[in-house]
Amino acid sequence: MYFRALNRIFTKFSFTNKCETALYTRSMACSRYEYVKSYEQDDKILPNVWIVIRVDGKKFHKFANAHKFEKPNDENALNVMNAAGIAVMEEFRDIVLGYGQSDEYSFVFRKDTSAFKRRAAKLLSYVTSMFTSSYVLSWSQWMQRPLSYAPCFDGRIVLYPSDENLRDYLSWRQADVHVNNLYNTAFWKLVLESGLTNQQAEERLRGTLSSDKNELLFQEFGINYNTLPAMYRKGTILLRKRVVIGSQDEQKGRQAIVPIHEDLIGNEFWKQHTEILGKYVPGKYVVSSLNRHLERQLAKQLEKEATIAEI
Ligand code: DGT
Ligand code: MG
Ligand code: MG
Repeated sequence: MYFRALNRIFTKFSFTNKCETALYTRSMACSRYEYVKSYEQDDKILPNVWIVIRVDGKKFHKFANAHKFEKPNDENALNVMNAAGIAVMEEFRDIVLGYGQSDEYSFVFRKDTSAFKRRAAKLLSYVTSMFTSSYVLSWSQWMQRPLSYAPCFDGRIVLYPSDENLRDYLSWRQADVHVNNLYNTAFWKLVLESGLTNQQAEERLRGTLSSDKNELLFQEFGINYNTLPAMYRKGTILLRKRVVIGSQDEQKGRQAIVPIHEDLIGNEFWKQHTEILGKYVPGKYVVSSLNRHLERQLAKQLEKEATIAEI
């Protein structure tokens, strides 16, 4: 009791002093309520750690059904996700890599970023809301039907102290897309083409290994899983690159955020894109032929010359 009274006097006293000083130095509004600001917690992230922010769609099984997404992969819907990911990386220059699959996107900030003074809540809420608003803005560029309700995304921050931890995190997400996509591809073939009910397809696949599902796809549907679009099998990696198109003079390459669909679990990826873990200088990306999706994702960025020059 006695302690609480003392504490109240102390809080009031220090507040009065602070407020009076503020009144002399700048014309800020002070009120007796201002002490509540001291209740806000410091959420500054530790120095020298990889900051990963992952956003994930809320109840996207329902959202995908409501908007008639193709099963198991809707190319255009995945491109809306990629366009939103690109928009986030255009806004937050300290993100060195984005990785998207299904209804989720992960963003990796440079270890030494000082963006928003490394304040966790600011970083997380800006990235999540930027991703969501960009998803909505990009929708009509890829989808035929209109949005029937507002999508929303959750967001989380995870910190990884070592390069190995970061690589394992990204490998985990890419292994996840492989397992899910192989299962879903076989499942929907059985349902949509062989006429099995969902339950029958589930029973048919229960306990099967990857090799069994590969064999089933090949024997029953003539599908070589490894030839399906890489975006479905590997997800999408977004990297900042100096883009050189065709035989264009290399010096004329302009920086853009490029979607690629490579294996990132093996060492080859990290040898090829050394800028991610090393001192960050965007690598070169030579596009020999623009496929229609890459062209659309890049064209929008390359149009915005002024923005790109600043990256
Ligand atoms: P959550 O995240 O707990 O709120 O719940 P969901 O339903 O978002 O579950 P999650 O995130 O584990 O799984 C993603 C769902 O999104 C999954 O049910 C399939 C759906 N989805 C994502 N991309 C596609 C697509 O391209 N086509 C179809 N048909 N569905 C997709
Ligand atoms: Mg989800
Ligand atoms: Mg998900």
